[in-house]
Amino acid sequence: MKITDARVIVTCPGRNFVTLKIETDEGLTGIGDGTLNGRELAVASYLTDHVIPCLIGRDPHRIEDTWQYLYRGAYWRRGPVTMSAIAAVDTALWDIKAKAAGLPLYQLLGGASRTGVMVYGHANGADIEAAADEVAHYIELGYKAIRAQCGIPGLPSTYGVSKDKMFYEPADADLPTENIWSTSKYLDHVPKLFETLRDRFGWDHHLLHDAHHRLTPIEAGRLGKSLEPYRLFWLEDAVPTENQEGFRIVRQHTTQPLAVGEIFNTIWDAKTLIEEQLIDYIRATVVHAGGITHLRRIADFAGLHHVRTGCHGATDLSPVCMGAALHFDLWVPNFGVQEYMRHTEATDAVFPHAYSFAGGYMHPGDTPGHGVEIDEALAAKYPYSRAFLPVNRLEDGTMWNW
Ligand code: CS2
Ligand code: MG
Repeated sequence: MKITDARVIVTCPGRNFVTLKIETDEGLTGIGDGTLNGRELAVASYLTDHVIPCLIGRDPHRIEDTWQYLYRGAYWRRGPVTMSAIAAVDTALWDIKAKAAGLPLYQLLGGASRTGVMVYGHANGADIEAAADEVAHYIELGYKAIRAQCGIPGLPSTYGVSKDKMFYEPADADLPTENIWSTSKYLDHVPKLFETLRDRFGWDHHLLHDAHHRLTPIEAGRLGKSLEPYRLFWLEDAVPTENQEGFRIVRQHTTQPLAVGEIFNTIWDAKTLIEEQLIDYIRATVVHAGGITHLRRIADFAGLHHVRTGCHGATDLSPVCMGAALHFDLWVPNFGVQEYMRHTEATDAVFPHAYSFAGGYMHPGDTPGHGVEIDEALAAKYPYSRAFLPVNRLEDGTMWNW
């Protein structure tokens, strides 16, 4: 089989998505997600200008060789743009291989390790009561695991709190909006949210929280300790992870399970965190960590060190990534949880898919391939619309982490 053509489809059904479509001489096609929120056109260009010319004529079955070719051959290796582009190719090739075999992708990975994939949804509100009401809504929808975020008194906005309840799209403006942050106000308030949630809903649901890269290690140790009485499933992105060793300080102060990795793009970003067991869940996922081929390596390395998977699944990762991730989740032995921040109806119409949700679990479906397609005619009706992620400043104007 030979790759005869490939093209990048950029569409914006409410938010921008980058999809790579690969065609073969046997009529099989495969698609991969290359969406990088706020940097979509960088990946689109990397694919169109620097990857696709090298794909034409290659055997699509040679997934590993293609991955190594695009990684080692990049010279300027690693990074979110390069690895999202490689992920798009890798995912499309796995889609083709599974279609050629007439099997759902998870069967090629080793078959199902579980009957369903536990997912978590995003409950958020402007204050604790509003967030608690949203948790009640997600419990009614059947979720077993729910992330909770709320506004912080004294701050005009904060991460994870959206106007539109079921969908959270942080890339909200043509140029970056400026958010204001106060760690002290945040640290004082968050424990009250989870005290309220446990008082109101008891202990039958997993609760999660995302600190979104905003704390120092000792602040994360303080927050982790203050949340221990409420038994969170995980505290996510407590500290920026360039200095992986910083998590040693967090570990010294709290038994709070920790999750990081949605912004990781190779195993090297997590090597120390995993081998020193400084974290409990690795959040890397298909679209930003080099595709199925590399994500399997990360998961296997994590499995040697008691670390489980917790793949990122925000609305800014397309249904193509969600579909491929669910096949990965169904197979991976050291599975933890899958994030499932639902897409809008317009997005789901552009990306028809086989995956489904029921009773707090998802299943990728048994369609050959990863089970997600793109309606190109419909996609063409939604042209790209520039949107930046916000930036974040402390109350004195100091640039901080968004
Ligand atoms: C968040 C994301 O889902 C999460 O855990 O960290 O919403 C993240 O902010 C976005 O994916 C950034 O584009
Ligand atoms: Mg996060």
